Amino acid sequence: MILPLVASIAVAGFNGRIQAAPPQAPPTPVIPAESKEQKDARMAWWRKARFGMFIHWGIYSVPAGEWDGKTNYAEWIRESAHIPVDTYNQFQQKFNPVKFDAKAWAKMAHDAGMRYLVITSKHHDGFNMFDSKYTDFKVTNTPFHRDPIKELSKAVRAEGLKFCLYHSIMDWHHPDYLPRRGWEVKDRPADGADFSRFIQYLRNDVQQILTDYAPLGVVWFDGEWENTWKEPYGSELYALCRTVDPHVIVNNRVGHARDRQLGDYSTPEQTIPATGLPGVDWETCMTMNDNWGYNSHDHNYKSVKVLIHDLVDIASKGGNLLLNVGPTSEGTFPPEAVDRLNGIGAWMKVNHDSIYDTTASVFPKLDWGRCTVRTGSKRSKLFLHVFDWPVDGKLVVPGLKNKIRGARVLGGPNVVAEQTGSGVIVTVPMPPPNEIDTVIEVDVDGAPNVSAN
Ligand code: JFZ
Repeated sequence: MILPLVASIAVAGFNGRIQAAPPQAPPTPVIPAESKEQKDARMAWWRKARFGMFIHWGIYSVPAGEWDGKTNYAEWIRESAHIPVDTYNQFQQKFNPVKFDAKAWAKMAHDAGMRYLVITSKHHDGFNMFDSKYTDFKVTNTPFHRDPIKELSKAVRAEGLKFCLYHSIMDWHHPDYLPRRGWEVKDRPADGADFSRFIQYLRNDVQQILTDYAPLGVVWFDGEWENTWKEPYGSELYALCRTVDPHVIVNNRVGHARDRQLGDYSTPEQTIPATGLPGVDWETCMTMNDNWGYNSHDHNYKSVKVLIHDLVDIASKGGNLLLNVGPTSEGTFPPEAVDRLNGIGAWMKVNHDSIYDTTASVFPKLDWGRCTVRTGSKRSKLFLHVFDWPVDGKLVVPGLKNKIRGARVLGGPNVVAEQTGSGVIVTVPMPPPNEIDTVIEVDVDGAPNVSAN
């Protein structure tokens, strides 16, 4: 346990009276040594999970994307709309999400098939959505008074999901954070700002979320790209996390410029790497519409079909999907988000075995869909995700050489899979059981064996 800087050690003075020694700077945390096996054990739950919920929630949900007649803002509204900090801080006293129901949120994540949930404890605006000991700019100092992060942590764990927190390094509120926003320097000069004092505030806040809201599955850092955040700050912050909780996973946005050498996995944003990131743990984070934070005018939601295809595409490339919801200032999920979660959940209820605890496809490319795999010591399962159903009822699986043990439609009938020597032909029912993605599980002997030609 590393004591926050404010802690000090009282020692007996020469005359025997107790005197407070000056605050001792805590030792610089060192990244704990870890073998490959130990890291594999730490990452195991995350690699099996494949699917999580991202939540961007803060006082920016009060303006809901609208300012000065424009309606295209969201969580960046203070920066993008050039709102002076004192004006922005007024949203704190307007934040009262009376409809917030942690159990309902956790159930929606669970029923959608998500296995972890990452919510913003602090975004770039600097507002703490938890009961921080180190600032008054926090949710318990609003008309709401409650700590939604604490309530959600309990509800999420009760649903069997891992509870995780997003924490921004960049901070547009703390007086010691540098640089100031360019447009506000004149009215909010940096005189007296001490970045090292900000770093200690950040470390104290991070230590608190790892302690008072333990156990966290992941600390999802962000806002690491500005030139003030340079090494060794990232390494020390990573080391702090792993020292306070050796089991915690930390993403790659802890080090300046998302150095993949720092942090435990890569975080492509709003994009799916064409061939995945071989040999690297990675997670695509993605919005359902066009914004992370709530925008009351943004109804441009992806369809359930597109979202399921994205999930499957990502899993077929060996990655995780972190799918975002931006709740309203009342504490509710937008109705379109609820609809999409329900649609994904209905598909996952039948097909979750083709997502959880699977690895990347063994085929270079499949014209009709995707493949996910679970390799066993003696037998393996190939999950064939058929987006485009064969009109003649014959699904051709090119190059698969394994002896076939059996095949079935997930949630449906057994089917015949014939080994032709140059591949496998599966005779499938007509019409497809699921128009979006019908999954055929093919059980084979040994590890998957696919020839290039
Ligand atoms: C960051 C945040 O700024 C955003 O609000 C959201 O939280 C997202 C998940 O993460 O988005 C970024 C950050 C950096 C870049 C682009 C988007 N960048 O450096 O291009």
